[in-house]
Amino acid sequence: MADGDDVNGLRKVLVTFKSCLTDNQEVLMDPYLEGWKGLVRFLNTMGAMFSFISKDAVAKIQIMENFRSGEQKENYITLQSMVGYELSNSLVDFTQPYSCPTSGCRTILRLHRALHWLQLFLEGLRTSDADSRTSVLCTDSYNASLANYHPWIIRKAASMAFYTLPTRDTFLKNMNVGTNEEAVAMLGEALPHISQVYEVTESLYAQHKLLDLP
Ligand code: 1PZ
Repeated sequence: MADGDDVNGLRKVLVTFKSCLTDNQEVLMDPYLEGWKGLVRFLNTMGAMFSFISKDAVAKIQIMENFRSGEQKENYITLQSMVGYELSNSLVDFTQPYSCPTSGCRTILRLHRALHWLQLFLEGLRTSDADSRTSVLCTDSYNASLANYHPWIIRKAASMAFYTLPTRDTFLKNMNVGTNEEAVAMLGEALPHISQVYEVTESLYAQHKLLDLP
């Protein structure tokens, strides 16, 4: 299969996150959203149990794409410019959600937290034994990250979906990266880029006290 046809291949998706970071450590919005769209495409191959998750991710990507095509698009070129613009124009709700229109800052924060889950999960997958259970890896990484921000009902629905995940072997094959060994090697190369994007975003949000936005 030609590389361009490989719509579900995870290598290209993960490499997209590499292109997010500029030389002066800013995070470019467009490749960030492109990376997310690729993750959603991959998630959609996991079956209907995951559609409530991908719908939420799609809705958040859409919010950000609207900013990127709207009147203020220049202010949303990087996460740094978005934070500067929204804060200096009082566009961010710090206490009550939805008292002003949904901000880019709170929307990206949700994706950012999910990126932490992804990092933990893929790292778990990469370093686990051949007979490890993906549902266990997924539950552990979810409980260590995103679950802390989700109400009971979502945690319940998520953990039910995790039970339907394919085996580690099938999961690695579904990544369309070649043999399992090649898929694991690709994760080893790609994950540092994801964690770099995660760390830069985390310190940006920490610096502006945005990590708890409702
Ligand atoms: C391959 C296995 C996939 C497992 C995915 C693990 C993530 C479980 C997330 C469950 C989220 C369920 C639906 C919506 C939740 C929203 O309430 C929250 C908070 O948003 P708010 O309500 O404040 O607007 N949304 C999120 O936390 C963002 C979740 C995005 C998840 C994207 C997962 C991408 C997976 C890629 C897999 C390769």
